[in-house]
Amino acid sequence: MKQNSVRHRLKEREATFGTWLTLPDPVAARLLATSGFNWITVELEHTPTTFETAALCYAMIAAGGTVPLARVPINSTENIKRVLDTGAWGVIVPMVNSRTEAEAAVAAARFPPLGRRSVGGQLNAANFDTDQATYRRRANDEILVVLMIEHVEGIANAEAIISTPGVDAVFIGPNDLLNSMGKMPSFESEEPDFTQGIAKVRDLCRRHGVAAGIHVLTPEAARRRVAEGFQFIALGSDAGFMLGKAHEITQALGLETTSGATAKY
Ligand code: 3PY
Ligand code: MG
Repeated sequence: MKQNSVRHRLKEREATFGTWLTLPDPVAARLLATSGFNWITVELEHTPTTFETAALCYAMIAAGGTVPLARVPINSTENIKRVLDTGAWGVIVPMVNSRTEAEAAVAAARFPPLGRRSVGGQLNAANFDTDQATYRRRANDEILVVLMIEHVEGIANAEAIISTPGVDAVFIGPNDLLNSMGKMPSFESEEPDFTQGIAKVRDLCRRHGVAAGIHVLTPEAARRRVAEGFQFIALGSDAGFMLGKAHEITQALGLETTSGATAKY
């Protein structure tokens, strides 16, 4: 069975870098998997991507030698079960605000005795190049469980969430966190509640042996977050890279941008 290098590197306290696949396209997944990122997250929360398309993307990413992760639309047993059973090597669960929600996410992602994940599916074992029995035996050691703190409520309950057994990493969503503070969404802010909230999560993660993560837009921001102690760093997205470069070119040519889409993320 293949090993989940990202989970193992996080346990060794190393930093890992990934990006977001927002285009519902296995071809984009295969191409992005050649770019050198340690992991790629198939985004099901804010995109048209279906479970079926996502399954093709996990296969393409794994075939490209990169770790395929999935961000589910919402914290539910059904979502977590289906992305893992169709071949994701880990799950990113958005908007976890309490210990109860954290425990529910872990229970859905871990087989007994650590959780209540049910057995089934073929693509899960296939993507790890193994058989069902080996997958069932080893999955709890290879599947990466990442919970998102991205709301003031999650910041208030950070210790209860981070200390939940079975959690590998806690990932901050800066846009939703600012949104929950009544501020404009952004990847960076000097807002004291925001910077203190981020520092609180990072410090608690360190204390509880959990990797801290955050989404950024630039390599400079990624390096700064690593220097601060973050290990699970997401950089932009496929659509952001594409639009960013396209806008750079059209602007250099003096062309007018007609698209309403931003190059951000
Ligand atoms: C956010 O910034 O809210 C995110 O979810 C980033 O992934
Ligand atoms: Mg978010």
